Amino acid sequence: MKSALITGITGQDGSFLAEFLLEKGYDVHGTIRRSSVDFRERIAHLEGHSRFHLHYADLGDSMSLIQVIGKIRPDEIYNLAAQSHVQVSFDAPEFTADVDATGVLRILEAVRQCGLAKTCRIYQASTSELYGKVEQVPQSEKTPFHPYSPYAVAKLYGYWIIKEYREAYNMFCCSGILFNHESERRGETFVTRKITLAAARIKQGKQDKLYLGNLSSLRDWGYAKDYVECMWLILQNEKPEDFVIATGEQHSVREFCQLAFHNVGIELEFKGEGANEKGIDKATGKVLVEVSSDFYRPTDVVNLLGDPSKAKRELGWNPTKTSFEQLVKIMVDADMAKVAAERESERVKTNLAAYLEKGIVK
Ligand code: NAP
Ligand code: G4F
Repeated sequence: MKSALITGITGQDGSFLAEFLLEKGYDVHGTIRRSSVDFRERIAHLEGHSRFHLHYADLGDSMSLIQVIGKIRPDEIYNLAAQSHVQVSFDAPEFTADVDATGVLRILEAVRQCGLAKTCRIYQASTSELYGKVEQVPQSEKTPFHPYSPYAVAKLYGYWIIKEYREAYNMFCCSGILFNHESERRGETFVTRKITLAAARIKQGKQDKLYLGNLSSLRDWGYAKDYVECMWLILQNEKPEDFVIATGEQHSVREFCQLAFHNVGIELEFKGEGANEKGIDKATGKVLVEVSSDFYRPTDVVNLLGDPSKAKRELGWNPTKTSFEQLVKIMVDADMAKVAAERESERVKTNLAAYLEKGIVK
């Protein structure tokens, strides 16, 4: 039985990858961090599985990494842990660098110090943010990097240190340069999930308006569940190499918004420009989407489109298993159900409070 260690197992990708590897028969280990509240929602359904194990470790703490890696001696490590929010990296640049850059070095050194350099394969979660202020469209493995945020600069170090250890120590370590991938498990402050959740809340009368930043930003959005398969394929490849993982299709934030609202039965029309642009409900004339400069970034990456030819050709991966339209529908349907469940639980609580007040329930 192969064993895998996933850092960042509580995140969107970590949770899908854990499910994928358990299905493949792996012994799956994941690192978690101590938190005063329970953030294990995405992996709660896996706890109790006989081949699923959790360990405390932090990418900022070499000792914890050496301890976990030395104990498990994994065949494969998937380093997904990161401060992954680009806008937050402008507010917490030093923390982002420590985790997203030096954290990768800590993993590589822990593997070496535990004597696993020859046996353990390492996947590094690199990103299309490396292309940043893009110098070519579409972007492939050959496109020059131009990182454009503290997050991207930190991830660029991660990319290069992986390449360095591959060449210097002959280690099997690779980067997946993944373009944006989303899902019903996406963090609620990333733009796609923020939109699908707002569409569901607005439809069900729980929110009046959605405030967004740059509506014209273009992204190549795929489905996270499809992308974790590629992480695994990269480590099963004969040679350690880096791969671009993307759909090869591009849409704007505005288009994502229109499609998400369409899925809840609201047709949005955008009028105006820049900070004055508004998304208006065609049926009622009500303004449902407005621009807020709070969500502008000091520097923004605005034109990401990946060329997944190498992954298709060499890994046999299908980049369009889930279409853009299907992805938006999956996310909207999940959020409609989530909001409906929250409303139902609020209704039960309100009824109970009323019964208690009237003395009906004692
Ligand atoms: P995510 O949902 O934000 O998950 C990040 C994970 O990293 C969480 O489990 C988090 O743990 C953990 N983490 C954060 N700081 C840590 C630290 N100091 N020590 C240990 N663990 C830490 O991110 P994701 O969307 O799944 O992305 C996974 C990886 O792919 C990230 O490295 C991200 O930068 C990269 N990436 C993502 C995309 C995308 O579109 N999703 C595209 C390209 C690359 P807590 O739950 O405790 O916070
Ligand atoms: O959803 P986002 O925050 O994702 P971003 O910045 O592309 O980063 C994500 O994808 C990267 C891969 O390219 C990962 F490496 C990274 O870890 C993360 O998963 O923003 C997408 C675009 C940006 O241009 C942003 O300016 O949407 C624009 N946007 C417009 N309004 C907004 C908003 N982004 C957010 N988060 N919130 C808004 O209200």
